[in-house]
Amino acid sequence: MIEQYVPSASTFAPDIDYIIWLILVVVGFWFLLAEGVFFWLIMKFRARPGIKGQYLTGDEPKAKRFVTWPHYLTLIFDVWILVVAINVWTTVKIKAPPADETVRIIAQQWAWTFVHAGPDNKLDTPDDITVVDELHVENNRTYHFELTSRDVLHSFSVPVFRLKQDAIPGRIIKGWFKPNLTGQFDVQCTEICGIGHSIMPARIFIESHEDHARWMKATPNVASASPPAAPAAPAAPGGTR
Ligand SMILES: [Cu+2]
Repeated sequence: MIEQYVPSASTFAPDIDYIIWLILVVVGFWFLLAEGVFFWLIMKFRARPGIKGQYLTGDEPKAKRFVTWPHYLTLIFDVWILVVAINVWTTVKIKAPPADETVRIIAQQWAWTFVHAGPDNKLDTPDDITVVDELHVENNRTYHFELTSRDVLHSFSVPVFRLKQDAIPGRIIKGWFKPNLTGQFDVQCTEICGIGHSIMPARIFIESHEDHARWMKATPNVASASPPAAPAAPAAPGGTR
C-alpha cells in the first residue's frame, strides 16, 4: 500500500516498508485495544449515586496481574520488532553487496554534486562525469556511494529507495543501493541546512542499460576541470546557519 504513494525502487525498500507495517499493526492493535478497555472501564465504573469509590493500592496479586501480563506481552512484541529491525539494519547499513559502481555524493548549501565513474567505471579518473542535482544510475546494478558535505549537516534522502543518510562535513560516509525500477524520482535533503534548505531538491534518473550508456555518451565530461564551484548562495539575512 505504501508503494501506491511512494513507489518502491530499491532492493531493500520492501524490507523497510515491512518494518513500517509491522510497527503500525503491532502498536496500532495494542493502542486501540488499550483505549477501548480504558473507555469501557471509565463508563462501567463511573460515579453512581449511593456507591462509594474503592481505594486500591495495586499490591494485591489479583490487581497486579493487570500490570504484569501486559508488561510481558509488551516485552515479547518489543523483541519481535527489534529482531526484525536489526535484521533490516544489517542488510541496509552493514552487509553491503559488492559494488558494480561507486558514486560520490557531495552536499552543500544548497545543491547536490554527483560524481559518476564514467565509462571506465572508476572514480577519480579523467572520464568521471560530474553533474549538479542529477544522479544517473543504471537499473539492477549495485551502487556504493561515498557521501560527504562541503559545509554543514545535510541528509541524502531518496524516498523511492527508502534511503536516508546524514552527510557530515569532514567525513565520508559509505552506503549502498541497488535500483530495481526505472524512472525519474526525487532526491531530497532531509536535514534543515539553512535558509535555502527547501530549494535543495535533486532528481535521480534510473535508466536501462541502453539509456544509461546514451546519457554517458551525451554528457560532457567535466572531471578534468577543478571541482565544481559552489552555486551562488542567495544572500540571506542571518547568513549561513
Ligand atoms: Cu541540505
